[in-house]
Amino acid sequence: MDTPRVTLQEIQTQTQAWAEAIRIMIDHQAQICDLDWDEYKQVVFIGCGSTYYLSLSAAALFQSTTGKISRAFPSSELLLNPSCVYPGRNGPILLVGISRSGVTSETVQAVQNFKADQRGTVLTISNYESSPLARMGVLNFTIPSGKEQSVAQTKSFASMYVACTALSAIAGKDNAIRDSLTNLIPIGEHLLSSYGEIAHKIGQNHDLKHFFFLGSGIQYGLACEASLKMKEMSLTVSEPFHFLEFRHGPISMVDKNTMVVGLLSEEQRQSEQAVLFDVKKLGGHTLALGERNADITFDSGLPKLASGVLYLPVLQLLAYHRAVSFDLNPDLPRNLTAVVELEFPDSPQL
Ligand code: F1P
Repeated sequence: MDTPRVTLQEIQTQTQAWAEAIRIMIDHQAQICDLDWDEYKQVVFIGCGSTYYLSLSAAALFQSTTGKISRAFPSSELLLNPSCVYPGRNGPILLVGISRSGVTSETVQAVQNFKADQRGTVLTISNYESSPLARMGVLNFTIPSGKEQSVAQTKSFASMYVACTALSAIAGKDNAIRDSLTNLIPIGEHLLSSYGEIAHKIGQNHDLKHFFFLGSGIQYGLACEASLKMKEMSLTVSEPFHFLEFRHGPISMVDKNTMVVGLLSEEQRQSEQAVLFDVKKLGGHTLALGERNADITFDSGLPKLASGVLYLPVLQLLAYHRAVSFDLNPDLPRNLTAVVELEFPDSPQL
């Protein structure tokens, strides 16, 4: 029997935080639409760790729904290598700072510098309403029910991801996506109740020594996050790749002790599934997630840009069960604190 941990409870109750995220974003619809969208030359999403991976998916989503150039960076890159982020002074940028805690110093400092340099407009997304970051934007979206006791992000990440999905739908004036979001809640609950056993079984399989998570497009950031969960909670060697990149080197690693998890899309399913077939031919194990015809099926009928969060719950459970099966405490990953706070002298020494 697994020892119940707070992480498990947070994973299992996450759909309440998804619902709150949807409500909060819809409540702010008018203010979001009032932003001067034509003015921004590009949109930049930033965060650290999980929230950087969230930024990767959010930027892909935002660009797909709005057509605006959207990029993602780790917050520290805005401090250490601003010239790689900002392409000269060619117009205002919309910066979206994402952080569960709203305290992470790299993110807070990057937003501070952005404002001091008058580079454009700031929006923030976090789970703590009285945090420093949650006061720094022209609009600050906080989702309090995404707060967590665990160090590793699960429901917080999912809540902020849903907020980014709603932001993209509203900014892109895509009412089909916006109106479909509440349907995510029962589907998420169904995934948690139907596929916990598979996650448990794979999590307990100690013959699996290393994990890969494959995702392309919007799914790439989610694959990175799933891989990070595996590392943080279960101290397993785990890497994310874009699907077709896997054949360009990483496939050399495949053997009978390898698990390759595929976050399949509907549009590119054939090319993506072909990579999983190659893995199987080499004796590796695979687990496919997708809308239909997969080991974990969503059967959501939702627009593809709305359904990204559905990849998360079962993969979070997988990391949780693997941690517990190794007698590790998933609530308190080794060497990790919930927030990284650094001192910044004149020039950052990170
Ligand atoms: C970012 C973060 C987490 C990570 C760890 C350290 O925090 O890197 O992703 O799991 O807890 O901090 P935040 O800025 O999103 O609060």
